[in-house]
Amino acid sequence: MSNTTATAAVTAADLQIIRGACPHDCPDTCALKITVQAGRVIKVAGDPDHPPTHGALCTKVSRYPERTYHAERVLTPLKRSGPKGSGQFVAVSWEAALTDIAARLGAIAARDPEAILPYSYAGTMGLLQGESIAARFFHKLGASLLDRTICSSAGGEALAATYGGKLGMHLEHYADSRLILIWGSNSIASNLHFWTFAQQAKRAGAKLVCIDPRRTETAEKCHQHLALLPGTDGALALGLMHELIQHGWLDEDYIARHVDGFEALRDKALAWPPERVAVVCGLSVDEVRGLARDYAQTRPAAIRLNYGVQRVRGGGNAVRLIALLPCLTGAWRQRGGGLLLSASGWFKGARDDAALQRPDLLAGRRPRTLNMATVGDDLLRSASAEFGPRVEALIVYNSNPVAIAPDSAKVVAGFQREDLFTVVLEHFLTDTADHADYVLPATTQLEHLDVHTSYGHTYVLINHPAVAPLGQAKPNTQIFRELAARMGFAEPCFTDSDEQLARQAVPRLDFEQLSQQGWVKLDLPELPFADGGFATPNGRAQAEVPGLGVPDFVPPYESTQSAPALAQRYPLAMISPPARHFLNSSFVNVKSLRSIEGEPLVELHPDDAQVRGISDGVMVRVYNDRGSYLCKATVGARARLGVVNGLGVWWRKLGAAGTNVNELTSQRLTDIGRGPTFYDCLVEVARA
Ligand SMILES: Nc1nc2c(c(=O)[nH]1)N[C@H]1C(S)=C(S)[C@@H](COP(=O)(O)OP(=O)(O)OC[C@H]3O[C@@H](n4cnc5c(=O)[nH]c(N)nc54)[C@H](O)[C@@H]3O)O[C@H]1N2
Ligand SMILES: Nc1nc2c(c(=O)[nH]1)N[C@H]1C(S)=C(S)[C@@H](COP(=O)(O)OP(=O)(O)OC[C@H]3O[C@@H](n4cnc5c(=O)[nH]c(N)nc54)[C@H](O)[C@@H]3O)O[C@H]1N2
Ligand SMILES: [Mo]
Repeated sequence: MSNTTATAAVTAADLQIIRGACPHDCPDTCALKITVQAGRVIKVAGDPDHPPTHGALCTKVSRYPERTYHAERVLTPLKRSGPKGSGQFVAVSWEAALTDIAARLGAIAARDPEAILPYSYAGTMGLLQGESIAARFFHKLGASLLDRTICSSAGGEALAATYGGKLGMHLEHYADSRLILIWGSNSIASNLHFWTFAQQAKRAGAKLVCIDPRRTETAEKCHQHLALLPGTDGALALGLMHELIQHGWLDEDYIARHVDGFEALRDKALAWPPERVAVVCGLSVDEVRGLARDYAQTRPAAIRLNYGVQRVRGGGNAVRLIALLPCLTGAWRQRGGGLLLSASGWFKGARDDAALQRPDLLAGRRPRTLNMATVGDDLLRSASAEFGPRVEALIVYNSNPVAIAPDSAKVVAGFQREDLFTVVLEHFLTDTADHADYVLPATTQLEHLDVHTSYGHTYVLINHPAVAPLGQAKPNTQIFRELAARMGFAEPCFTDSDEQLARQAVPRLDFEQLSQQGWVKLDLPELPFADGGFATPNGRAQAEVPGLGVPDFVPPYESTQSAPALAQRYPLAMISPPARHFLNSSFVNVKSLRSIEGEPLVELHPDDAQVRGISDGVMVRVYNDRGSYLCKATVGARARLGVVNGLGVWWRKLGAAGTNVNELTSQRLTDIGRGPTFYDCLVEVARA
């Protein structure tokens, strides 16, 4: 090589490998090996030694450097210079921004701290950059509390009601299953590292069945695809129980010893013969019968349930019913049998959320709680005795509510209020940041320390900063530390460093081991419920729960069967599952990924398209009483008859008419857990 400096730059001695963790809201929480050269990350790879990651990353996260070094990263504090929502800003100093924000919050708090609302979710799943100093800050302030329901609270609460916690099978055990029901999950897109184990099982002869209204890339690769109507999973589960009971396929011994409330459940299930189930679910009677037979007669039988099932009115009841299936067949007895929806409850003993979040700083105050799924309505509400004060200030971090919350027209109207003071901590000028009074530049995972647990496996991971913060970006923790100082919060917990926080987060782990190895496996029983031992007070799975009763099928708010009058005008059920190359609304602005996804689209069944004169590739208007969304039609086999798939979640400003699919979704909540009902949504589609 002629250029000697270039030669020097590529010697191995200059390459550093840093141990990291993927921060994204995904069950896989991969262990990363980050290659740094001359102070810049040049590569992000999966750790080959971490069993769930096994050296593989998804397409999105292997592009993480492209996201971090994106030309449009926000790298200085920004102050609004145009009308609300215009996205017009001028750069200001940290000093000026923090001083003004502290003064504005201080003035509101002096009147009523509950007029201040934090809004955050899992933009990063890190325990530090998520709810640590931020939670302390809002607790000390006495701000409104946020009910973080946007993703999983219906299924999570339902699962916990049944098993006593968000607990389930070990990820690795799916390799040993002989039957896997992939229920409400597009694993190849959104749980890739589970799919690897399912593939192992498949190669060893297991049967894979996908239960999903959409013919996803996962459904295509399973032996069988049951394309049921959205929101009807509870009926299908009852139908399976009906068959288990009628054919004597129950594990009576397991039920007698480890299940409470089975008698009442039996009565419910007997009302659901396959003929009734088939009509409600839009399946054939043989499909229902065959699934029951396979589930009863194949050992070990596993269910990979995912959150796709619970974004409908009856989502909580459906999860309770499905979670009871392995308790009725005794599938838990065997390695490779059981169910996994979420593993996050296994970390209860390892992590100390109270130490991180310090709810004691509320000092006896009990602020109101607002639901993040109804932010559209809540921002527009006036003060009242029932509601409390009008929301006057909103601090958003790790979330993009203008794009991802349901019923966007209301959300946007709320964010456009001139009298609302909005601060957004972000990497990019998202749809939400465009509505801010201040945007504060946050670091990405390559630039800060964090500790991670997972909801899809049972390892704790550390993320070491690989490079110094870009520009003037600061970690969320540091931004809240500096705000706390300016608010005069004197408690020593507001000066804890990130390393101190990391140790507080997982107090019982060997921190040095975690730090060096990058990850540590929890010490858990191999077969958690082989002999009962559920996390409920009496150790038994609960079919009947005080306050919730016995689970039953709860029909959707909006479907042709449950709302025939509405269906006259809006006859198509719309679901809006994630696009494979985006992570909710993250990565939509990464060009290489956006070009794979192409543009916002809605998938239609050929018959539904034909009667509307819609051909493949034309622009269409998808609409209902809540709003209208312009996108491209894709006509083909991914959509089942009567259901359209509006893949999410595009940035509004990158869509054809400045809207996205959440223009159509409603703010109605699930039966359990107060969750959103994104997939419970009737629409009509017409040529634009
Ligand atoms: N690539 C990618 N990965 C992701 C995400 C992403 O946006 N992109 N999102 C992440 C997040 S936040 C989460 S919560 C997780 C888990 O996210 P999940 O919600 O499990 O996401 P999916 O795997 O897409 O599963 C949803 C599937 O459920 C189907 N579905 C919709 N309605 C119904 C129904 O009523 N019944 C049944 N049986 N199926 C239904 C959809 O067609 C879709 O295929 O994925 C994470 N992983
Ligand atoms: N129609 C429809 N809507 C949906 C869904 C659907 O399936 N259909 N899925 C729902 C689900 S499951 C979920 S979980 C929600 C997700 O909604 P959100 O939790 O809002 O997730 P994202 O859209 O990924 O936005 C996260 C934002 O956090 C920012 N961020 C990431 N890391 C950091 C950090 O360290 N610091 C700061 N300050 N910011 C950071 C990112 O830049 C990104 O803009 O969306 C929901 N919305
Ligand atoms: Mo989610």
